[in-house]
Amino acid sequence: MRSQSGTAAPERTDDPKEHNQTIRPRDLLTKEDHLEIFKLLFLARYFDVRLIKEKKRGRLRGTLYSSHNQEAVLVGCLYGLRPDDWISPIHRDMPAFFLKDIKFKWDDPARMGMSIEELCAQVWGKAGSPGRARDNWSHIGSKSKHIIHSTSMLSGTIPAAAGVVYADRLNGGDVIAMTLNGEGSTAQGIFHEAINFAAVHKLPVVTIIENNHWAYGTPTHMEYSQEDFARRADGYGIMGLVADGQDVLDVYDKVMMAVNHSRAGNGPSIVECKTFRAYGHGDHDDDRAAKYRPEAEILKGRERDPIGVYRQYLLEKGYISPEDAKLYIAENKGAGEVGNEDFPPEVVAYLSKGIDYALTCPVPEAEEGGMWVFKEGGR
Ligand SMILES: Cc1ncc(C[n+]2csc(CCOP(=O)(O)OP(=O)(O)O)c2C)c(N)n1
Ligand SMILES: [Mg+2]
Repeated sequence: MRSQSGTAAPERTDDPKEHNQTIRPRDLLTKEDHLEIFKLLFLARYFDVRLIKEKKRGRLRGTLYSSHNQEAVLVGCLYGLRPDDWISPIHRDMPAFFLKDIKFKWDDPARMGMSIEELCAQVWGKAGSPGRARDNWSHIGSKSKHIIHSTSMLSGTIPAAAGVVYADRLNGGDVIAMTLNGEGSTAQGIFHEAINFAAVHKLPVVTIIENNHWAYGTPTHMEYSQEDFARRADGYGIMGLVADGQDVLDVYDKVMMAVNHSRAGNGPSIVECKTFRAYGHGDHDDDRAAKYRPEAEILKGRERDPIGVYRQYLLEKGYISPEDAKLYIAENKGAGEVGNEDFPPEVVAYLSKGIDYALTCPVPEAEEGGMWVFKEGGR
C-alpha cells in the first residue's frame, strides 16, 4: 500500500559508493554556506507567511499559491546552481525567482535572479514588476537573468528548457536548465515528449519533481501507480534520484549529483523531492483542502518542517550553539501564529524593503494594455 503523505524520510539512496563518489556535494559546503542556507529557508518561509498576513490586513489582493513546507526543495535545488544556469519555476515556486543566484549577494543588482523589489511589485501588480500588472503571480521570466518564462500550461517549460540548452550546446556553452514541476504536471503528454527529446539529444535538462502528494484535489495514488516517480527515468534511459524534500541537504546532494551528471554531457536527469503541500492548492482552496484531506495526513505531512529538520542538523554538527538554536522558531507555525520575532531580522528587513517598494510603486498607465500584444510597429 503506498503512502499518501510523503514526508516520512524515504529510504536513503545517497550512499556515496552507490554513485561512485567518495564525497557528497554537501561535504564541500562551508559553515558559512550552512548558515546562509538556514537563512534562505527562513526567507522563503517568511515570504509565504508575510504575504498571507498582508492579504488578511487588506493590503494585498489576488490568489496566493503557498510553498509553505516545501522550502527545502526550493533552496536545496537552487543553492548549487551557477549564476548563468537557467531555471523555470511554476506557481508553487514564487520564492525561486529571487532565490536564484542569491547566496551571499542578496542586494547585488547584477545578480542573475530577480530582486525582491521586482518580485513584490509583481505580487502587488505594479508598474515596477516584470509582468507590469498583467498578473499578480508567476507568469514572468527574464532572458537576461536566465529565467524561462513561467506558463500556465503545466510541463510547458520543459520543451522550452530543452530548446534553450540545445541552442547553448550548439554555441559551445555548458549551462544547464533546471525545470521545476509538481508531480501532477507529469501526466501531461508534453512532459514525456520533452524529456524523451532531451534524452535522445543528451541535453542537460534537470527536471525537478516537487512531489507534494496533491495536484489540486487529486492525490498521487489517483495520478500514477508508481511509488517513486523518479523510477520513470528508467523508461527514458536517464538518471533518476529520489530526495527527502524536507531535508535541504538531501535535496542539495541529489540535485548536485544530477546537475554534475547532466552538465558533463550525460543527458537529462530527474530528481523527485518528496514533500507535502501544507495548505490548499491556492489560498482560495484552503478551507476545502482542510476537508478533502484527512487531518491525520496533514499532520503527518507537516511534522518534519524543513526549518526544524535543518536546525537540528546544524545543532548536532556544532554550526549553531544551543543558545542560538533557541532563537527564531518559525517552524510548525501557520501565518496566524508566527510573528516577525520568529525570523532573523535581516530576513524581515529584506522582504519589508520589497513590500515598501511595491506599496509605493504606481500601477501602469491604461494605455500600456496593448503593449506586448502585437509586434512593435507591426500590424
Ligand atoms: C495542462 C494543464 N492542465 C491543467 C491545469 C490546471 N492546473 C493548474 S495547477 C494544477 C495542479 C498542479 O498540481 P501539481 O503539478 O502537483 O503542482 P502543485 O500545485 O501540487 O504544486 C492544475 C490541474 C494547467 N494549468 N495546465
Ligand atoms: Mg502536487
